[in-house]
Amino acid sequence: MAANGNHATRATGPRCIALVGPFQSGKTTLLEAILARTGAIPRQGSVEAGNTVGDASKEARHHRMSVELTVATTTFMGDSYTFLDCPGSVEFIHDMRAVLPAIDAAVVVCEMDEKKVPQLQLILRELEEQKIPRLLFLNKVDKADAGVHDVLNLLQGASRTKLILRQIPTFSADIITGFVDLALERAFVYKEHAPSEVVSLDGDVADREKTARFSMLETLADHDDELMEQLLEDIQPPRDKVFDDLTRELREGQVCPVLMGTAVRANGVLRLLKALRHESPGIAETAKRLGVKSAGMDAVACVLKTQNTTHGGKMSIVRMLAGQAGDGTTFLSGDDEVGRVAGVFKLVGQTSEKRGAATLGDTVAFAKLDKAKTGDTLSAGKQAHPPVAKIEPYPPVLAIAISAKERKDDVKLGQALNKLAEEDPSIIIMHNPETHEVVLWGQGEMHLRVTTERLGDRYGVALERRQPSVGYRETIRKGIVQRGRHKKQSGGHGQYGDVVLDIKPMPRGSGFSFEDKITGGVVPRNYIPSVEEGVVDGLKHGPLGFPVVDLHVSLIDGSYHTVDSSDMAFRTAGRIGIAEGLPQCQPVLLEPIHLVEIVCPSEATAKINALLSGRRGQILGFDTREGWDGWDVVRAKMPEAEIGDLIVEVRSATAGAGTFTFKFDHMAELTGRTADQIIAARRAAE
Ligand SMILES: Nc1nc2c(ncn2[C@@H]2O[C@H](COP(=O)(O)OP(=O)(O)OP(=O)(O)O)[C@@H](O)[C@H]2O)c(=O)[nH]1
Ligand SMILES: [Mg+2]
Repeated sequence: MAANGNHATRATGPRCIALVGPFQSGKTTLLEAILARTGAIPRQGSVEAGNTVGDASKEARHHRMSVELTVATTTFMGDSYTFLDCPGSVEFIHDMRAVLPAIDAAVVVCEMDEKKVPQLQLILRELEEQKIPRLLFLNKVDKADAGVHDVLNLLQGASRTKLILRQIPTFSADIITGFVDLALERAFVYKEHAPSEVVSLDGDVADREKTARFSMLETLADHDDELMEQLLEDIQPPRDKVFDDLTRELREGQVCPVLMGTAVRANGVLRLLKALRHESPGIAETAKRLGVKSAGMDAVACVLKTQNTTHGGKMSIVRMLAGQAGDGTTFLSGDDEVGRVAGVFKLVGQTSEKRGAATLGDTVAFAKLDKAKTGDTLSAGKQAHPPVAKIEPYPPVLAIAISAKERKDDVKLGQALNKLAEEDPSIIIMHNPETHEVVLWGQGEMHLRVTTERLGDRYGVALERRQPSVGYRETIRKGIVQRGRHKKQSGGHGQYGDVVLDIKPMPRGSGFSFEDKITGGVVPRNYIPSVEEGVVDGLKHGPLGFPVVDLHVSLIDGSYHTVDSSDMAFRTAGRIGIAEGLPQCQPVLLEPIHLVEIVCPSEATAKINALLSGRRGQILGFDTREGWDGWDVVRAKMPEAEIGDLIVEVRSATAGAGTFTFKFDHMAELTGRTADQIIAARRAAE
């Protein structure tokens, strides 16, 4: 490619390129093809055979999908390239989002599949917002059954940036057998697992090429007046100028080129690599985009992902944004020292190879940075570099309660969970003090399943899994005055406490309050806190089996014994008063209601509405989603119990693209059959 081989603007230094795109579009297969094509591996494996460099973990092989990031460094035409194969499933999207800031460009692997357009839109949006240069690789053209222009229209719906077709397919009996590169103006035929062969560009293909090239140039001319004039005057722009424009407009995010191929056969891979080589920006532009200050700084690196290896050691996958770092370099993150590098490694999937110091632009793994976390900006030297990017995970949408099958594993479970949460910040671990449950929150069923599998596979903790408890409460609808009396005369020292409680319902949300209305010292002052403690104890477990809220209790009367009364006796009396009084106060179940906001592609809105109504949801309204063409937001109030596995159905109604957030709104009375079932289940559990 002599025409652009000596191109002045070609970026220098090691590149870092992410392979992203909708679920199952062929990213891991494309990585495999790239590694085979560049000689990093002797032959191309396949996802079906379970022998790819990516997805090498037990969990990924088992589920035949990417469940974590794979990093592989290779060399192409003398330059170092690190490819980051990101999972496509929305449940593992944090692994993708966390690497984006530090990459030079993204290859968005997609398919001609209408159902995957909303997911493609989500990913492109993320890239658009972070201003990451991106090109589309239309994969699986071996299965193509649509005209390319239809495809372009389909994909354009997902991109706010103008797509430009860089290549057009050529056919032989309705099967795509090659392509024409519109910038080079050269025709190729695919060869299986070998570079495509150049063929002459003539006949009907030449005509199609002219039309397609003109439309590519027209789009480029939107941002180049000189080119516009040349087109208007029918002057053929020089090839170098076309490449210049392609490069500049890609880097500035004005266009998004579309290339095509078949990853399983490594077709179109070489052209993709060449486009990356010549057109994608390098570390200089990336550091600039991130506002990295290299003046006076030693080394600056961004942690793409933290991993705890099976051998127990910690590896931090980083991109070097300034300076260089090697064995012995001590890093800071903010004001904290995160550790000292003990080994620099080049990664090709799960294979790591020790190497020398990492320099500007390199993507490597540092061993033993004990406190480094995914997303950290690390700096060597005295002065910490401000964080270059911090990608907050999406709020979790699904939870399970877990416990170690054997008590002896409790501590091990806790430590393992902390390690997993450190690797994957989209997991949240919560302890429910009321039920003593460990609740694991994540991004969906598969995410939670893989997380619990890792607990077993990697840390050897056998688990029990349950549905997490719903935060039911109960309250009373009627007041009562109740005596609570505790009297025991057993030989020597007896026990005596006697109280009269005035129990009254209170408005929703008021919680619990206690009032001392004793006059004349019928209950001595020093015992009153014990009475309150007894009452509080009694409220932990109401007549329906749940904590009691929204009531006011006054201590209005009582009696004591000079010898037998004690704190303990009054505490017991308080508890008895509550236990005997509440059942007469018309107890009623309260369930938590949340405000739920669902976002979904508009064509799914009707389905979502039906889904919410079917789950006792009260729909408050729906609207178009601001700034999102073709998307809606539905707002509803919904019982917590119904939100439990809501995400599973939302995803299935929206081809994986819909999601929701929720926050507690209020507690509502629940009566009738549903309430009876909940109360009966509670009794059975006890
Ligand atoms: N026909 C055809 N199938 C392909 C091609 N590329 C990948 N596949 C198949 O598509 C399926 C998914 O491939 P992967 O490479 O795992 O896709 P992925 O995008 O990495 O999937 P996730 O990471 O789980 O999102 C596999 O069955 C591949 O064999 C292709 O070019 N043509
Ligand atoms: Mg994959």
